[in-house]
Amino acid sequence: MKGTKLLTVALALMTLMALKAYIDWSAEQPEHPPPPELAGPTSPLPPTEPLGDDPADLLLHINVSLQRLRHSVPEADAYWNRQQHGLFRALEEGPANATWGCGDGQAAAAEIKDFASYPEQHQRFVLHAACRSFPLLVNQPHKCAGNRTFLLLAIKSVPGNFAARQAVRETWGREGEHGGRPVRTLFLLGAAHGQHQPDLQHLIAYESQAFGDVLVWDFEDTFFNLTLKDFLFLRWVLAHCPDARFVLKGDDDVFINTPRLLAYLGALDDHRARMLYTGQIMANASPFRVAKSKYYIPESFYVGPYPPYAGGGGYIFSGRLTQALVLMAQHVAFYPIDDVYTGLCFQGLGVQAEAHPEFQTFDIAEKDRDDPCVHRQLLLVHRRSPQQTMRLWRLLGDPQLKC
Ligand SMILES: *[C@@H]1O[C@H](CO)[C@@H](O)[C@H](O)[C@H]1NC(C)=O
Ligand SMILES: *[C@@H]1O[C@H](CO)[C@@H](O)[C@H](O)[C@H]1NC(C)=O
Ligand SMILES: *[C@@H]1O[C@H](CO)[C@@H](O)[C@H](O)[C@H]1NC(C)=O
Ligand SMILES: CC(=O)N[C@H]1CO[C@H](CO)[C@@H](O)[C@@H]1O
Repeated sequence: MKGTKLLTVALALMTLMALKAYIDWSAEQPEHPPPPELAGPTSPLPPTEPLGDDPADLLLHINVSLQRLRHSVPEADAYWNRQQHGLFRALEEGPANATWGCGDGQAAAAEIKDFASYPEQHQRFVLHAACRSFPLLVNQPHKCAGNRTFLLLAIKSVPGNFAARQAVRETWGREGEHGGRPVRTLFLLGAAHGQHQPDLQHLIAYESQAFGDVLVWDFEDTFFNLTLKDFLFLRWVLAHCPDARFVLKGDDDVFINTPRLLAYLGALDDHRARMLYTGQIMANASPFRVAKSKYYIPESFYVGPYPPYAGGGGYIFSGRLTQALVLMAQHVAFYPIDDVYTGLCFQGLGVQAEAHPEFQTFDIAEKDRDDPCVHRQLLLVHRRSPQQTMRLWRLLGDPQLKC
């Protein structure tokens, strides 16, 4: 037993060393040197801790990162807080301890005294939150073949949203080399069949053949499974698109001004391009306690503030942070609200959420919603119907457009 444990710790150390080597290596690969006149203002970012090659240093580094997170999670009696502090304590024994399996859902439920009063989706979350392995039913393993992906658009959709996906394909999500910058698009889906829904598997299989841009995992595609979807997607990026320069996670009902976005990303200086986590930032947020809210979190589940996080309607991060994110997620219990969870992981990594005023995930003034001139000055707005998206895109691309 002792020997096995030592071996696991050694393996974990080697993974961390590989990760560090990878980060250092990719840090030395500037791709598009930014034209100086376009470079945005550099915001102060915490300097990365100097890392030696000594494995003990590396262990300390992930430890330091998790200690930072540990201080921001209150030690309260709520279920998630207790579970997370258990994970922090487990880390003291070495990072290999965090393993996840589905087995103990009922035990988890038994730890919550008012579990019976939880809404159904909260109950299901607690029962299944430790399940992190689900097979891919539809994959696109060659999505990122060829030139290095500059921007990977990863769009959260659900099987039935065919029209929304088609509008994205025909407009801002069109794949290709845009000004020498390869853009690739993926739609992230859960299972297209299930007990309480029509069987859409054949339609999705057809869609995948026709467009080659859907990923389907075998889990129920519900709101509270979005953290799971995000986690599985990050692992997919590591396996199939590890050199993507930027990743945008967004909803299928956002409108993105892709040319403006590419210009913005292309103009970032190298340091910011490597440490990016930006969108509309929620600072000082805390859980909703109204039981009817989509975002309701019972007090017996979580107590404390939320970390600063980018609204899940659409945000961007540097692809090279993916591996560190997956490693961090290994030590952070799933949280029902996916963008809050992502914020927690970035907080643990010490990567600051950077506010960008041109991300409008709560939409803009009513009078401006159909105005292409307003959209020309924005990067992302939520939410637009497929028809609005088609119309806005056509107007934006019209050379006759006068603003
Ligand atoms: C991580 O930090 C905690 C608290 O400072 C400490 O007790 C523990 O030994 C550290 N673990 C490792 C592996 O360094
Ligand atoms: C790769 O990039 C080059 C230069 O931009 C371009 O000419 C070529 O068509 C691209 N290849 C593919 C497969 O997109
Ligand atoms: C997430 O998906 C799993 C697997 O399909 C399912 O058992 C679970 O109930 C889902 N969780 C929620 C909260 O919907
Ligand atoms: C998070 C985790 O898996 N923690 C475990 C670490 O190992 C101890 C002892 O084997 C368990 O009791 C913890 O549950």
